Amino acid sequence: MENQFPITKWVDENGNITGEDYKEMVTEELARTFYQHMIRIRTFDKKGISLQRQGRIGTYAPYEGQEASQVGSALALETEDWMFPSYRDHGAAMTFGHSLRNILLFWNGRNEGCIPPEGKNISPPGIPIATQLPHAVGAAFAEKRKGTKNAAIVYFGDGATSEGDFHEGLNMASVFEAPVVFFNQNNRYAISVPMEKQMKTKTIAQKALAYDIPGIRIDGNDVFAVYFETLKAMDRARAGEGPTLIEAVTWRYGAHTTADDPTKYRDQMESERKREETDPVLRVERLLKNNGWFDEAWAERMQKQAAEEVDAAVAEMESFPPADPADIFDHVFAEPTWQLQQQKQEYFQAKKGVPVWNQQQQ
Ligand SMILES: Cc1ncc(C[n+]2csc(CCOP(=O)(O)OP(=O)(O)O)c2C)c(N)n1
Ligand SMILES: [Mg+2]
Repeated sequence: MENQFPITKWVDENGNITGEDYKEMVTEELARTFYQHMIRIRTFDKKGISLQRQGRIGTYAPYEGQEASQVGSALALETEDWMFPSYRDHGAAMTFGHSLRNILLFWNGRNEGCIPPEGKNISPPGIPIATQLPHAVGAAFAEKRKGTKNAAIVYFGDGATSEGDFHEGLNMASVFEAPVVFFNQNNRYAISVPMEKQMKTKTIAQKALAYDIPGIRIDGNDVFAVYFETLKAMDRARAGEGPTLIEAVTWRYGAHTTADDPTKYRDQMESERKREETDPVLRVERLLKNNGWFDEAWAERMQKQAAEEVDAAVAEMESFPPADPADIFDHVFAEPTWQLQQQKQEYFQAKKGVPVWNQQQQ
């Protein structure tokens, strides 16, 4: 089955274009654009970890290693498309136009973090695994019913494909030919559980067969493959040809989140090797250098600009007051349910030192 789903690669690890057909499309301009975006989101990611370590944000889910998947796919969208990210996809969200300040506010527990900039259809990150898939299908189907050419993209991991919502999402999209692209980042782990322990299949792409939709497998560290293959899938969606499942094979270098220690379940030397051998940013740098397109001063300017932008967003985030725990209860539904009201009351009484089990007597 693996042979039926070969990995598409446009630019290899050494920065060489893999086929004659691709030569015209792999331009200096695109390479520079991708490089700039990947540097930008990597800079943000490093800052996210550092802020968490300093106690300046609550927790953080890093995506370092997955930049090509996130940048390439996000740049394939049109302004009015829909994006449904998971907790690891803020690199894609900021590439699509989300505010860096609000992304940081999200990780600091503030409600503003869920609000996208005016005119951008970006849903709050899906934390319960795979719940965002049916949402994306619904949004896409609504666009189809309205007769627009807008499509949706939804991000999820390898682990998410073991959830019911994954199958419900794909089935619904297939039946209704919803204009949606299922963008899977297969980083081989669901926290500590490796792919081979939670599925028999060797690929994620082959799961598309069950829903009679196209399933393709791409090198998720090759930003050109990601960009052009996502573009094709989005075009298919817009043309009324229905959904596509894309499996972008990639790797996260670091921990699942700042609450995780990956040395407990995998050899981190492998990550270090991948930094040298298959890194998505280095690959574009090598491509630029191989073609005489690399300019040291320009690259330094990109780095500096990214650092300044991220620092400014951090300062803005820190000008907000700390998160209010009441937000957790107040923003679930438009009208709170009695269970939520009760939980909220219990929480604040417990905070005052009144044990929850004594509250009936209060
Ligand atoms: C429904 C549900 N079950 C369990 C969890 C806890 N959890 C958070 S992330 C995660 C692993 C997800 O792995 P994957 O889909 O591969 O995405 P990745 O984190 O690798 O990007 C789990 C089990 C959750 N958030 N939601
Ligand atoms: Mg995973």
